[in-house]
Amino acid sequence: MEIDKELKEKITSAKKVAVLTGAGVSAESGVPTFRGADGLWKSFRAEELATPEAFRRDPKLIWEWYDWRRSLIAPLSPNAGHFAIAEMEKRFDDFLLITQNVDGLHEKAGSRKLLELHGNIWKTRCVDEHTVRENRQTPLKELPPLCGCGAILRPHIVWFGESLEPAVIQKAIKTSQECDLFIVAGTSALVQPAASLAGMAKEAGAFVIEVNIEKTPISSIVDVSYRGKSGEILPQLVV
Ligand code: BV8
Repeated sequence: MEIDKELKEKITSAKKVAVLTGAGVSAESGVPTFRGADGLWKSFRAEELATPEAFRRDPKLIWEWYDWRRSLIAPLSPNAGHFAIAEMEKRFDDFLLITQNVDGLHEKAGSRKLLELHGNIWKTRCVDEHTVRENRQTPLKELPPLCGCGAILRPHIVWFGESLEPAVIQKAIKTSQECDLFIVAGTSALVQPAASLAGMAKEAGAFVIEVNIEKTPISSIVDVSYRGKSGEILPQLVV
């Protein structure tokens, strides 16, 4: 894929850069996507497991699913796409990475200016005290894990039907509307409100680049939609 001179100019002249990622950016590291052919554990659809109702009904089953995902993700490494985004953070003074991913691979690749829209699979939250703690134990010794106060812990993750943290989504929207370059990679652009960020950036005048192996609902509204693997294309956008 050739990055033409005009696009290089667009990228190097950008003053405020935002990047939005989805599960596709972690696919080349071996993390299963949600809606891809590999799917996720058992025949359940993620939308049926990742809900507060499912957790209330059967916290042990939901923790089995997360414990399995944590054990799968723990040994995996970031790929060239993650490292390219971490490099972009160094190139632009005004930069923010907004991710839907909960796997922690962006941080492992060195990204620090990072907004996790949907939480983090390596954090737990007490259902009573709401205290958030890091927990990297794989496998977990007890399912569901318990807080010192005796209440059960839940994954510190935003489930379907739950609102994102207001401060987090407000910062993501503000950044999308103020940036002049918006790169969206590896997302099916189906899950709201993340799926609206690229359109907000475009409407506010940003130059929007999409990177995906398939066409998505936002492919028709972006300025350039590259069809290919994020691990191969994102490094070429670090000019
Ligand atoms: C909320 C945590 C207010 C779980 C996740 C408005 C309209 C319609 C629906 C709604 C709406 N507002 C709210 C909703 C409901 C819902 C929603 O959007 N449902 C969808 C399914 C229609 N949204 C919510 O509930 C959100 N809350 O809005 O609160 C509210 C409250 C109550 C009632 C209404 C509103 C909360 C959403 C957060 C859900 N939690 N994850 C967990 O991870 O365990 S979302 C989940 O999907 C993951 O976080 C994931 O990141 C996210 C998005 O998926 P993708 O990242 O895009 O991954 P996917 O597999 O889909 O696609 C991968 C892509 O990569 C593909 O395009 C593929 O082609 C590409 N790819 C693959 N390999 C590569 C690649 N690309 C490049 N290179 C490769 N190598």
